[in-house]
Amino acid sequence: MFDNLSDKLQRVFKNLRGEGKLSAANMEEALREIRVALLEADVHFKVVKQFIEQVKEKAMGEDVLTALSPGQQVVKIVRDELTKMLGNHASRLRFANDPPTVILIVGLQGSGKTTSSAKLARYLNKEGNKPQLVSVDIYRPAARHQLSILAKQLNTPIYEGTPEETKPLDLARGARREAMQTGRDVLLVDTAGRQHIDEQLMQELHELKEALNPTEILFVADAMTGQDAVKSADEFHKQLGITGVILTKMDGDARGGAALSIRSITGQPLKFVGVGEKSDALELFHPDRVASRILGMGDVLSLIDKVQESIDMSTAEKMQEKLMSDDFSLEDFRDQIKQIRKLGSLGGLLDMMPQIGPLKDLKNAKIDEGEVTRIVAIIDSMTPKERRNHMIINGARRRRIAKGSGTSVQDVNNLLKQYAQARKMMKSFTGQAGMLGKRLSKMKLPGFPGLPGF
Ligand SMILES: Nc1nc2c(ncn2[C@@H]2O[C@H](COP(=O)(O)OP(=O)(O)OP(=O)(O)O)[C@@H](O)[C@H]2O)c(=O)[nH]1
Ligand SMILES: [Mg+2]
Repeated sequence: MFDNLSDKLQRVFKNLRGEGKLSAANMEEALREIRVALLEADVHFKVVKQFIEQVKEKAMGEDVLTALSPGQQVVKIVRDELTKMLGNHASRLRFANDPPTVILIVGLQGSGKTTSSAKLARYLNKEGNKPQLVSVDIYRPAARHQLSILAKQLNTPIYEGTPEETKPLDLARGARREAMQTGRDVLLVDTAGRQHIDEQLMQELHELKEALNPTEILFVADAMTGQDAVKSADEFHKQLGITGVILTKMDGDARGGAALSIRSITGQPLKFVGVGEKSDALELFHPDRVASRILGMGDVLSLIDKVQESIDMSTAEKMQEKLMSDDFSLEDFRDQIKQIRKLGSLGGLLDMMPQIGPLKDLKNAKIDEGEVTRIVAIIDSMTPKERRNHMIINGARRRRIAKGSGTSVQDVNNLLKQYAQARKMMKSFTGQAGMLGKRLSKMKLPGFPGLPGF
């Protein structure tokens, strides 16, 4: 559903990447294009305004990462702001200390409340909870029957009520009593919808809220209605106080504006999205993943984050220079290996990169922890002189090093061979690896010495 927005933003970034430095002029142009793209995706104008201001401030500010290329910097800033706009972390359901947890499902007519109640029941079952359903929609004749059918399909208990329980409040109280008696830990209350927000509906919901003390009041909105969904969510929040939103029909061709605005406008998190009519078509909403998906950069950004977390950029930069020159010593080799170990498996790293081309085969190259420890021990057992000049390491020295590191002469020989290979490989790395090499050097990643040995 974010396809259009995604295309547009990616075009902006592509252009930016072509620029050398971030200047006020090219930033301004990029921001203007981002703004238009967001507005065209039906994002609330206030949200767009705030978003652009934030991105601008960060992009022009001190906290821009100098180690990354300008295009990457802006992508990262936009990604972070987009994630923030969507609510940062996935917002999971909260549970009451004293079960049953009551979840009130509210919203306008036809938004998907009944379907979502069933979906939540399925979700909770899967999470190991014991949900019970109840429909308090006494207005539409088939409404309660609709939920009963879904409950049977899901093998989930539903409270059908007694003949005396004709009011929503009575039904809800009866359901809670039964949930307690039968040991159900979550009670899902599907309520009636109205075409518009009216006093009677709000009155009824207020009474239910008062009587049931729900832990969650989830507002169900139809993503296809765009900003109307945002407006009614906001209205419900002001009048009733909601704790989260379920946005349904995200499988349709809505532009995505509702999903992108609801959090900022209502202050309440988008908790789930409905992506189909069936009971399994419910997804927990992950702001970070959605933001990455919109930018089409998902894994590269996780990669940048990972590199930033684990690597000291200035060291990596110095290393890069050394790699390209001749004075790449055994000491550097050891430091590189330690850095790579910090980054985790090399296979995982390469997985995060798109179009890795000539380096595809390296995907299977996994770091062997034992091997890394052995290499580090061997190099640690050398004298500083040996580390700087491997040519002096003769047979006697090899035996001493092997003994000192608790390895064999064979191990020491292997290491020296790997080191020699790494030197050779690193020198021509950029050329050989083509695009990836260029990308890596732009990102100031450390090199990958000794790959053949892993
Ligand atoms: N494609 C798609 N259809 C959905 C989704 N959620 C609900 N629907 C459909 O939307 C229609 C209305 O869903 P209901 O769950 O009955 O909506 P409601 O809010 O309970 O409606 P009222 O009780 O009449 O207010 C049904 O045809 C559902 O199948 C979704 O995520 N994707
Ligand atoms: Mg319904």
